[in-house]
Amino acid sequence: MTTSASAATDRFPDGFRWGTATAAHQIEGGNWNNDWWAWEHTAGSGTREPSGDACDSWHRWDEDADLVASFGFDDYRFSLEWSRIEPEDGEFSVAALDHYARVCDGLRERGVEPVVTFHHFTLPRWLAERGGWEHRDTPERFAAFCDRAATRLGPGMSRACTLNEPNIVAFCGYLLGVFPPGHRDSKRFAAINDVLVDAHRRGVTAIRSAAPGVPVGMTLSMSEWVAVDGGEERLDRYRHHMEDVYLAATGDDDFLGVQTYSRSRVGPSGNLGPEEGVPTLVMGYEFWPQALEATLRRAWAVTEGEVPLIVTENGIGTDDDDQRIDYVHQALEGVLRAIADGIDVRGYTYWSLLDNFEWAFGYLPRFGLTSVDRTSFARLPKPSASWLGEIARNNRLSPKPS
Ligand code: GCO
Repeated sequence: MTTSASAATDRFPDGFRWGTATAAHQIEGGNWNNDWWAWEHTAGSGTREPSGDACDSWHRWDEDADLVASFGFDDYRFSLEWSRIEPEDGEFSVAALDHYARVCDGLRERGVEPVVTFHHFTLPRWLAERGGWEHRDTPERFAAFCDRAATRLGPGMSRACTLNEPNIVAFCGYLLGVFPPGHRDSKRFAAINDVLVDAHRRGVTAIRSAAPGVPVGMTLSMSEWVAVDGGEERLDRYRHHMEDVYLAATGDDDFLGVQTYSRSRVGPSGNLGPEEGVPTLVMGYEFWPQALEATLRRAWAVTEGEVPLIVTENGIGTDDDDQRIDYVHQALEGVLRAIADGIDVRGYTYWSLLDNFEWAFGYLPRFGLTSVDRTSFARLPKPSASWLGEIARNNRLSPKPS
C-alpha cells in the first residue's frame, strides 16, 4: 500500500506542529524511587545496564530547553516522574511539582510549548510493591496524581498525554516479561489492557477538571501489521489486544498520539520477525519508515476520524545519522501522503531530543538528535538536528543532504 513515491507536495498544513520528545526516567537520572530502577537492579531482568545518572536532565533541563528552541521546534514533549511527585502513598512533593512548573515556564520563555506526558512507563515503588496496575485502586490513584499535577501545571501545559504507550506497558510487563513486573501471562496481559483503558479515561477526566481547556489524549504504540502466508487470523488477534482495545477508548479524547517505528509481520503461528533482505536495526526490528503512513491511515480509519492525530513519537535508534535523516525523510513523505488524502494529522514529534536510556536496551540504541557524553553530560547536536529543524522552521520537507 505504501511506496516511497514522493508526496504530492512538500508543504505541511499551516499550523502543523513540530517537536521532539523525551521521558523522565530516560533522561533525568537518579529516579531510584520507581519500579524501573528496582527492575534494572534485579538479577535476570535482562536490562542491559542501569539508568543511573541518565542525561542528568533533572538538573540540566534548561540546557535541553535551549536545544529544543535552538533547533526551531514548536513543542517539547516530556514526562512527569510520578515517584518524584508522590514519593510515598498520598505524600505529594511541592518541590517536585514546582520543578515541572519551572520546566513548562522555561520552555514558554524560549517560545516552545510544553507537551506533558503524565505516565511514561514508571510507577512509584510504593505503588508497584502493592501490585502496581493489578491493584484495584491504581487507576484511581493515577487519576489523583493527574489531578494534583494538572492543578499545579494547569494552563502552563499546551497539551497533556495521560499514558504513554499503555499497550507496551501491558505487553512488555505482563506478556513479554522484559518490563516490570516481568510476567509472561496472556490472561494478566489482557486484564491489564482493561485496567489501563480505565486509567486513561479517569486521567482524562481528572486533567480536564484540573486544567480546563488543555487538550488531552493518550499516546499509543502502533505498528504496520502485515499478514504473511495465511497469518490474517493471528494478526487480527494480536492487533486487537495491542491496538484496537485502546483505539476504541479514544473517541472522547482531544487527540490521539500515534507512535510508530516499524512493522510487525505475522504468520499463521505467530510473529515472523524481520523479512530476509530488509535492513534491521539495533532494536531488532526492520528499517521500515513507511510504517508511519500505514499507522496514521489505520488509526484514522479505526477511529472513524473522530479525533485528530498527532505523531507523538517517530524516530530511529542508529549510530548512522545519515540513516536517521533517510528514515525521517521517508516517514515524513508518508505523513504528507496521508494528509493529502484528508487525514487530520496535526503534528510530528521526533523521538528523541537526546540519546538516552532505552529501557531494556540500556544506552545502546541512539535515538537522539543530540548525543550526550555519559560522563560530562555535554550535549552535542547531530547534523540531523539542523536538518529537521530547518523542516520545522519552514514547515516544508527539505531534500536529504546530498
Ligand atoms: C517507547 C517509548 C520510548 C522509547 C522509544 C524508542 O515506545 O518505548 O515511548 O520511551 O524510548 O519509543 O523505542
